[in-house]
Amino acid sequence: MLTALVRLRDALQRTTLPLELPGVDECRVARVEMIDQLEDYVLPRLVQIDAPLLTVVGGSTGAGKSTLVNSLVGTRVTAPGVLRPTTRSPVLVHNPADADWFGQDRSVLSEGILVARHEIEYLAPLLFRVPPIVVEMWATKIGGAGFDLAYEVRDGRPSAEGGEGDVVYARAETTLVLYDFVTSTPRRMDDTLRAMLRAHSGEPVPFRWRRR
Ligand SMILES: Nc1nc2c(ncn2[C@@H]2O[C@H](COP(=O)(O)OP(=O)(O)OP(=O)(O)O)[C@@H](O)[C@H]2O)c(=O)[nH]1
Ligand SMILES: [Mg+2]
Repeated sequence: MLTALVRLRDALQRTTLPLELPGVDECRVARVEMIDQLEDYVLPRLVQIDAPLLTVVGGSTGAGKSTLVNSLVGTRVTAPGVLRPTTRSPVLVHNPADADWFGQDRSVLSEGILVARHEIEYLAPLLFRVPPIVVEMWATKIGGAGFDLAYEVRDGRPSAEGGEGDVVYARAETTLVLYDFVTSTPRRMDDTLRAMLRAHSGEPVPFRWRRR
């Protein structure tokens, strides 16, 4: 199913709907929505089908979030209060049996990944600012025991909203090698990671100064 959905996502990506026919606008919107749903929800969930559901309880201070969570869990896991705000840092509540999924030990690095190469081009100055920037990432090469990851750092805000339009501040690429720290040898990529990378693969990085 994962392979079929990755193919569906690829097919949607290739379908550009260039002809101005009646109803084409809705089709274009639906196409983007389907790609987003597949990339953001369906494929990540399928890649880690056993992962517990993570629910975020959000809302303004004093809305009663802590009170509600305590009621649902049936015990006091987070302190409610009359002072605003009461909960001053995010509280993660999980079943002790799911500690492996949520615990402190969980890190990409513990699964063994080494940076073998990194290349970056700084293209425009990025000064301190409050609005967030966009960092787009995609896979450019998928090998037997590693992959290349590309990054593009962009403004992300249209000029109409006070942004600088499509300014690209930097482009970069990293070669990552899957590594087994116990045996000190490279390890082979499993099908799950391969499928996830394929779902996020794209064009080579358009570096201006390519090494000779
Ligand atoms: N009357 C009434 N009071 C409530 C209800 N739920 C919560 N409260 C009270 O509202 C106050 C704020 O509740 P909290 O659960 O601390 O609110 P919170 O959303 O966690 O707030 P922050 O942690 O500041 O973001 C407390 O004094 C609660 O006792 C409710 O359903 N009815
Ligand atoms: Mg609270």
